[in-house]
Amino acid sequence: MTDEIISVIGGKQTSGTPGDVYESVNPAHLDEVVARVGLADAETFAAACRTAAAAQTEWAAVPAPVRGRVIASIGRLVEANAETLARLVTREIGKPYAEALGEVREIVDTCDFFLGEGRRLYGQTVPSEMPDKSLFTFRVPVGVAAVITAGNFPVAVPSWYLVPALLAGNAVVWKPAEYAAASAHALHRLFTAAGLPDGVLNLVLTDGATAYRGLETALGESTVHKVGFTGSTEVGRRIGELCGRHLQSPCLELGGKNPMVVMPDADLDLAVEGALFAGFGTAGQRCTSLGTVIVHESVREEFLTRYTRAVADAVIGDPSEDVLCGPLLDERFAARFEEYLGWIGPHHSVVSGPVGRITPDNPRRNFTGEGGLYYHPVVVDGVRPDDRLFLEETFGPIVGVTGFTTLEEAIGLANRPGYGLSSSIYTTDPKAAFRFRSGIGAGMVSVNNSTSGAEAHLPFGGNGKSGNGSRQSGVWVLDQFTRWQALNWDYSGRLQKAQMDVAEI
Ligand code: UN1
Repeated sequence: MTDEIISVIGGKQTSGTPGDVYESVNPAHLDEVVARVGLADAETFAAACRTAAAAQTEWAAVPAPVRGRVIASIGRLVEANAETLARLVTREIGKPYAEALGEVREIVDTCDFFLGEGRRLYGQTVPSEMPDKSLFTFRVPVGVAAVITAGNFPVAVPSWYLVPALLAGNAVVWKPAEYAAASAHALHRLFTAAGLPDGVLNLVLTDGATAYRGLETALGESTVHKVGFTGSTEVGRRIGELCGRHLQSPCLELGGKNPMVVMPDADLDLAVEGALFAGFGTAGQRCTSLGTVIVHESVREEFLTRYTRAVADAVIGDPSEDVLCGPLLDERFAARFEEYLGWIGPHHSVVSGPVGRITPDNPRRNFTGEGGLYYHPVVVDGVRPDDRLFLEETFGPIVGVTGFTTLEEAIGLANRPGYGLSSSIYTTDPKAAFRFRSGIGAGMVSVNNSTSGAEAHLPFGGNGKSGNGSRQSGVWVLDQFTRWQALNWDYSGRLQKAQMDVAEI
């Protein structure tokens, strides 16, 4: 059975432009349409922002601890429906079921964290330089947040925006990826069923270009006050420029070219396990996926031998089963991945076996899929610092390998692509680990663990081409969805002038 889904604005199903329909397809079974998605036009996006702006004042007036109770209900509802939601995520984007369930768990973790923040949304008391005067700070909601998210984490990553934004008293317009629209629609239903008033969380189903035009209108009308965007560096740059024109700084969570350094004293089996999960788990389609292994020359051969064996032994296939990874997200991502495969040059050495789509003519051992957008995992040895393969994000199952001799050289190589999201080092030497931490430009560093798998209460985000320094998760994200207001309260009964009437001692 195929669901028909449309946008939900102000609590009402809203069709936008009838007739413009996108089919969200199961990438493991391309003949299965998971949902027919009625796409909204740009005016509908702008109208959703107006609806959100109208609903926001009342929501902000709800005491924060009560908003926290709504977040608690969302967490309970998501938990009660975890398996159904995870199965839908698996069906719609081909994420292995265990990972999809983990992704749903991450929403519950996020709710667990923020429900208490409703009772903590602390401000400060600040000493005044004058007598009989008190200074305070308050966190106030920004207003309306427009949240535009990718489909590789169709429910967890959106929740990193939605939960803190709502808790802090904002209204939200959420535009998920079209190819993950059914998962988004299901999550939206759970959020609103938990007791959010109409208009506080609006779902707009449309494509990126249309949302951009709608956002342009909304920013011009001052009905959006913060943009949260997770997606490619290229689109993030355009959104950043648009927001900049309206004197806004968005929360940008963009691509990554995440390095893993393997030191000579590393536990090689552990490093191989980390490189397998980070490189090929989620079919390499995380922003935190591994880009390049930078391995010490003295262990390079041994690492490659064990890594290629692990890659060959891994099971790829039907994401409803216990597999390392399933198919790519959709046809567009598959086409782009084929372009990246074209970057493999004559000076590279593909050490993992066949390359390209897995088909009866290009088979793989340890494969349980049938049809679908499945690709061979690729390990390319000999990537060089000027190669596109070394410098650019290759969203998909491909990992480059290069060697180094000194830690300084490894850090230089790790920083070279100019992204700065995640990174990791495998070593038993704390000195090397700390030097790596201080030398690396990434927002996130792992020691003896993979580049992916961030926890929901640590600051998540990147620098350079990975973002504009904004951070999600934990208390840090509150700085995205609130602004500080200063209160200056004089009870001296006379005009005290700052800087001029400083108390004498
Ligand atoms: C992303 O790919 O957009 O750390 C986020 C991780 C996940 C989040 C990835 N928890 O890999």
